[in-house]
Amino acid sequence: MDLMNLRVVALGHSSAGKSSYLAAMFTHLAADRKGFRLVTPDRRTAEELTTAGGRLRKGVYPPPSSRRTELRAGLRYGRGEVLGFHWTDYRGGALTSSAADDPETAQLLERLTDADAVVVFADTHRLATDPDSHDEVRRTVVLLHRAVTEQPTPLPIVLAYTKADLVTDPADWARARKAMAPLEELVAGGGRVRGTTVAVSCGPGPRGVAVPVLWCLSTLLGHRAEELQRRLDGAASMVKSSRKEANGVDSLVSWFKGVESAAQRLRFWEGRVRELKEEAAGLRRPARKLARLLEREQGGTAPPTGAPARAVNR
Ligand SMILES: Nc1nc2c(ncn2[C@@H]2O[C@H](COP(=O)(O)OP(=O)(O)OP(=O)(O)O)[C@@H](O)[C@H]2O)c(=O)[nH]1
Ligand SMILES: [Mg+2]
Repeated sequence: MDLMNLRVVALGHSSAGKSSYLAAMFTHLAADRKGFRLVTPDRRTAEELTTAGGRLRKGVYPPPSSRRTELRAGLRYGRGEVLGFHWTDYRGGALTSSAADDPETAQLLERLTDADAVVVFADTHRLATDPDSHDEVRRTVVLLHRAVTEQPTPLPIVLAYTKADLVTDPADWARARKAMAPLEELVAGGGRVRGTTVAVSCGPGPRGVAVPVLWCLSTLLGHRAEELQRRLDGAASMVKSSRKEANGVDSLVSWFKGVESAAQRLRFWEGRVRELKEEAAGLRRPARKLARLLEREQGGTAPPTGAPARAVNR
C-alpha cells in the first residue's frame, strides 16, 4: 500500500449520486477542517468541483452524465501532504453487464481487486420505491465478495445511502435498508472488511459528505501505522539477535569467509529501526487528528434504522 497513491473505487448505479457526492465532498474538504484540507494538482478539476459544489448548496444538481468521474487529490495536514488518492467512479452499466461484453466492466473487476478502499453509493429513494433496484444490490455483493477475498489487508468499505434528504418516512428507510441487507452484513461483518454506513445529502445543508472519503483514508492510515509497527518489531528483533552474535571472533570469521558479519548486520538493522521510528512518529499525530475529525464528521450521519413506529399496548 502506497499512502501517496491510494486507489479508491466508487460504485453506484446511474444517477445514484456519485458526481454530486464528489463535488459536495471536495467543496467541503477543500476548506480547512481542523487543520486538514483536500487539494488537487489539477486546477481545472478543482474549479469545476467547487463551482458544482456551490451550485449544489443552492439546490442545483449536476445533470446526469453517465460519464466516469475521476479525481486525484491529496489530503494535507498543515503544510505536509499526509495521503494521496485517486478516486474513480463506475457507472451503473458496468455493474450489470458481463466482463466479456463490456470493457468497462472488465476494467472495474480489475480495479476492484487492487482497490485500497471502496465506496458503494445506494440511492435510498430508489431502493425504497423501485424493486428492480434490488437485483443490482445482489450483483454488487458478488463483486465485492470477490474483491474482499483477494485483498491482502482488510478492505475499507463505505455504504453511502444517498439522497437521504428525500427520504423522511421511517418505513421507506426500513425498505431501503432491507434491500441492502446483504451489503450491510458484509460491511458490518468485520473480518476482511472495515466498513461503515452513512446517510448522505449533497444539496442545501449537506450532510455526511466527508464521511466516506475520511473513513477510507483514516482506516488506511491506521493500517499503515500497524504495518510500520510490525516492521519495527521485526527490525528490533534483528537488532537483538545481531547484537548477541556480534563479537571479534564472528567479525574475523566473517571477514575470512567473505560474508556479512553480525556487526555489519547490527549496523544495518539499527539504521532500519531509526528510519521506521521516524516514519511512525511522523504518522502518529495526523492519524490521531484524522480519526478525531472523522468522528466529528460522523456525528448524526448514521442512516435511520427505519424501525416502524410500534403500536402501544395498553
Ligand atoms: N435530493 C437529492 N437529489 C440528489 C442528491 N444527489 C443527487 N441527486 C439527484 O440525482 C441526480 C443524479 O446525480 P448524479 O450525482 O449525477 O449521479 P451519478 O451517480 O453521478 O450518475 P451517473 O454519472 O449518470 O452514473 C441529480 O441530478 C439529482 O437530481 C441529493 O443528495 N439529494
Ligand atoms: Mg456521474
